[in-house]
Amino acid sequence: MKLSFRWYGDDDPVTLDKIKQIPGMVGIVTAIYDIPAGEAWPYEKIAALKDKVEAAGLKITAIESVPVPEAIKLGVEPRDRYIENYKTTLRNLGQAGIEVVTYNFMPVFDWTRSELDHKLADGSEALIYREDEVKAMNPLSGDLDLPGWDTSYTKAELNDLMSAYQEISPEKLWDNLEYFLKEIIPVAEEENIKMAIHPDDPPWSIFGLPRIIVGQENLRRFLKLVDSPANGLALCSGSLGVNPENDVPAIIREFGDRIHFAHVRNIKITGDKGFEEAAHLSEKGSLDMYEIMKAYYDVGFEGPMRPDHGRMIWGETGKPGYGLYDRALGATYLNGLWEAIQKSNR
Ligand code: DNO
Repeated sequence: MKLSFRWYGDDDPVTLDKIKQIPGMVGIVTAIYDIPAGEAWPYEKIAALKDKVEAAGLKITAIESVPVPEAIKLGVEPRDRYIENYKTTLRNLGQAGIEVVTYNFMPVFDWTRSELDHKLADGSEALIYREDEVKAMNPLSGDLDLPGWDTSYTKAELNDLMSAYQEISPEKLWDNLEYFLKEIIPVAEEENIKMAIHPDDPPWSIFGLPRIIVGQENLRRFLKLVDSPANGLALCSGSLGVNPENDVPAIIREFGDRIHFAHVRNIKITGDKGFEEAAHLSEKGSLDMYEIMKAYYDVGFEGPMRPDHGRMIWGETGKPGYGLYDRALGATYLNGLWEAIQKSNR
């Protein structure tokens, strides 16, 4: 595996030189943040980003994400123009030598939590999710501040978007996903890019919106939509793992070489559709991180792997889930597990 870290670009207080000091760190996972979803990424901007990362002694191991605009998910105009732009972006990324591209197919909202700074017993702060609290939230009231929230929507736009999705059943969303994949996967193949869909987080419907990338059976269906090695997964243990029916090590073993990117983090299930983001250490949450890492080892995983969200510890402030300290501890823990598994398999 290639140990990697997410970096949010020049505005990220967690700078490349800090990331470089984490033992064993080789990769950066990043994106171009100032181009609206749907528009093509110019080659020059990609090349400049790549140069910056390489000048810090690191390498871009995955792009996370090239966002899929809502018109593609809804299957409405200007879907085809956006798909052409997406293909241009993939061609430009391919030309720059990028090997893995992440995206998701969650309607309107990316990852969603009910609280971003919940105090845990040890004094650290974590992101948590409680279904009753999310149910009580009104996305249209405009006063929510969630990490996956696209604040660029006006209230009226959000209203229109939410009502457009009233027409979109889960089956319709599958159709729109298939349409998109059939267009872009051949381009990814030509460019030697592995596309990696991120599972829905949490893996169930929120605010009445359909969500389909939620568990083992649906992942199987997804991979068959276009049965190509270029059509793969960004397997996120923390997203899938909050549903106790999702056996993460079994999922890794089943999809093996179709997993192109690994997000490895722990969560603690606190009730039905309720969870806290825990420290990476197995005993702090509900997932067995050793079994997860062992499954990656056994399937011969060689792609980028990143510690995922961290708690806020030692007084750090910053982007919820994306501070330096706890993610660095997570990286070190993953390294430790990996070394032990490697050595015990000699
Ligand atoms: C959250 C992330 C997601 C992910 C996107 C991929 O921390 O894992 O926001 O980047 O869903 O498109």
